Amino acid sequence: MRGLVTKSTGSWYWVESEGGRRIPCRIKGKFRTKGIKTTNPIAVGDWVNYEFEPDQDSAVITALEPRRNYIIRRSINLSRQSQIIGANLDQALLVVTLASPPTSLGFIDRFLVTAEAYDILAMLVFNKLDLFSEEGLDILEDYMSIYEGIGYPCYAVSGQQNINIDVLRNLLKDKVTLVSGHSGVGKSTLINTIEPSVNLKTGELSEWSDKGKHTTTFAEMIDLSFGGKLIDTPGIRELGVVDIEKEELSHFFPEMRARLNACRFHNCRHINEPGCVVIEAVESGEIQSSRYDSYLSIYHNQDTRN
Ligand SMILES: Nc1nc2c(ncn2[C@@H]2O[C@H](COP(=O)(O)OP(=O)(O)OP(=O)(O)O)[C@@H](O)[C@H]2O)c(=O)[nH]1
Ligand SMILES: [Mg+2]
Ligand SMILES: [Zn+2]
Repeated sequence: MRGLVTKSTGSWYWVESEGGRRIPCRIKGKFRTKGIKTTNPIAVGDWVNYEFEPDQDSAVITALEPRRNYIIRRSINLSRQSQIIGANLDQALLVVTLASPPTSLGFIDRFLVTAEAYDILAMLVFNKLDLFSEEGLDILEDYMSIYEGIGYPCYAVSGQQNINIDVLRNLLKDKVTLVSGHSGVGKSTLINTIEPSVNLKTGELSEWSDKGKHTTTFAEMIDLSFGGKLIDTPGIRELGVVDIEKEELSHFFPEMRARLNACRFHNCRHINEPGCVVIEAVESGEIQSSRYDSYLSIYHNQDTRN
């Protein structure tokens, strides 16, 4: 029998049958040791085959269907292992806040590079619009113009105050969308507003600090009543970019990708080579220096904490 993984706790997987029934499933040991270097061999969004256990309401996952795509990140503390955040995605939505808690440009860029590398359409949602000061709105405008200039759709919303949510509904309709971002940025609140029937657990303002408190602990797929699915995920603190060769990194920056053939050297690293059109574009302001800084930071494998 075939089903879709809608939630995973690490030891149990909730699999939705083709008839729409949610079945608790386990996996057999062989899945864990098959040479897969991820902490989770099966992720939300995966299609699997399963068999019921004798005389039980639970089942065992027997096979994993090939993934159309997935988003993966390096795990915290287990530098050699990585974790699949979601599979078979149409698009990924990064929820960003400029304060409470702040999301850095470096973090945004790492996320966008990861999405490019796995060929998943990414968009940015700037949340908590209701909290923005005059000055905050200026910064928001700068950030949005950086990313819209490169071609990433940007939206400013308030999940809590229900501002600009209809625009999001249109984008999400009939798509499978991964919702990601730091803890505390309001992912679950946003999903609750988009789809009021779900009622996901969200952080209490009183017990919540600038680092977030990881209210959502497991990824979970939610059905949208107007068509489509959302995957709510636990907040990520740092995002290690995996599986990208240094020589290929610039291909995952669309504004660099558009210029690459024009560098004097075909193997230009865009660091200090003469005749490098990427460096020229940074100097002339056509490529944002924050984006180039992120390029260098990822290239040199620097800390991913922010
Ligand atoms: N002012 C304001 N607060 C918001 C908004 N959206 C969420 N919050 C608050 O931010 C806090 C965190 O919200 P959550 O939805 O739990 O955040 P999350 O991103 O799901 O966090 P994790 O599950 O820990 O990853 C809560 O106190 C929310 O009430 C918003 O648009 N405006
Ligand atoms: Mg949450
Ligand atoms: Zn170059």
